[in-house]
Amino acid sequence: MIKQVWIDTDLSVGMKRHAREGYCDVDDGYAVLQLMKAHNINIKGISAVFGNTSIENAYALSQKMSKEFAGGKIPVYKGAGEALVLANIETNEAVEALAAALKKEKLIIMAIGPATNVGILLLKYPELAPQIEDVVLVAGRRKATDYFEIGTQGNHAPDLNFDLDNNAFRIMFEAKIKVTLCPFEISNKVWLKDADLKRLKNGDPVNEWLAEASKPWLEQWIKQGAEGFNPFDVLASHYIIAPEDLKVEPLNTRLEIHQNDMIPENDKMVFKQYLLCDKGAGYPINYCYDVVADYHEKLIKSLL
Ligand SMILES: [Ca+2]
Repeated sequence: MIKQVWIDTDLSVGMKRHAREGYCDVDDGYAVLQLMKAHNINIKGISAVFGNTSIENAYALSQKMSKEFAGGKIPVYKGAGEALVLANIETNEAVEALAAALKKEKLIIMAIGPATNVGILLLKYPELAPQIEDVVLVAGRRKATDYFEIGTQGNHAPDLNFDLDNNAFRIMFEAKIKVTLCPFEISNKVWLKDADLKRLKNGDPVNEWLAEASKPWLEQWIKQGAEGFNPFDVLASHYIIAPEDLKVEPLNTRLEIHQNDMIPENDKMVFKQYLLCDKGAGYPINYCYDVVADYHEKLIKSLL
C-alpha cells in the first residue's frame, strides 16, 4: 500500500548557525532522502518551517531537494518563520497548501521541525483534523530528568522542536489527532559515523551532497566526545516507511514546567516547558523508544 505523506521540515543541511559558531543539523536531509527513496511513499508536498535555521534557508533547501532529487515533482511551500502567536494567528502559503491537500485526501504528516505550521492549520481549519491520519514528530521524553546528553562533556541538547513552539504541540493534542513521537530516547540509539558517510557516497548526487555536508556536523559531535552523530529526524521517516523496525508503546503526554536542564548547575530560577510521556494523565500518543537489532543496516540500505 502506498502511503500519502506530507513533509513539514526545517531542513538546514550545510548551513552555518546564525547565533554561534558551527554548522546546523543535517538530520532533516536524511529523513527527506529516505522518504524520497522509499517505494511505499508518495510525497504530496513539502512545507518549510523555521527551526534549525531560518525559514529562508529551510525553504531554499526544500526547493533544492525537490528540484534536484525529485525532478521538481514535489511542490514546495514556505511556512512559518517563527512560533505561532495565539493572540494573532497568521496563516501562510504552506498552511494553505496543506489545507487544500487535506481537503482532497487523508495524509500522514511528517513534522520534523517545530510543529508551527500544523498548529496554525488546526486553529484555522479545525474541521480538517479527521483528515490527518497521523502526525509523526521528533520530541518528548519520559521524565524531566531524562537529559539529552551529547558526547562526554556534559553538554545537554534541547528538545528543540518542542522548545521552539510549545503551543503548536498543545494544539495538536487538544485537536485529538493521532500523534506519534520519535524522541531522543530512540534516536540516541542510532549512530552515523565516518564509515557510514563513506558508504552513503554511492555516486547518487543527493547521497554525495548529504554525505559531504554531514562531515562538519560529524566533526562537531566528535569534538564533544561522541563517536558519531544521531540522525534524529530519520526515526520519524523510518517509522512512516516501516513501523515494524521500531519499538513503540502507547503512552500519555502532557506539558509540565520544570527547571531548564540546558543550564548547568541551574540555580538561576530558569524554567521551561517539558513534553513528558508516561502512563500518567495526558493525551494519548504513540511513543517510539527503541529500534530492532539489525536497524543500522536497514537504515543505511534504505538511504542508498
Ligand atoms: Ca528537523
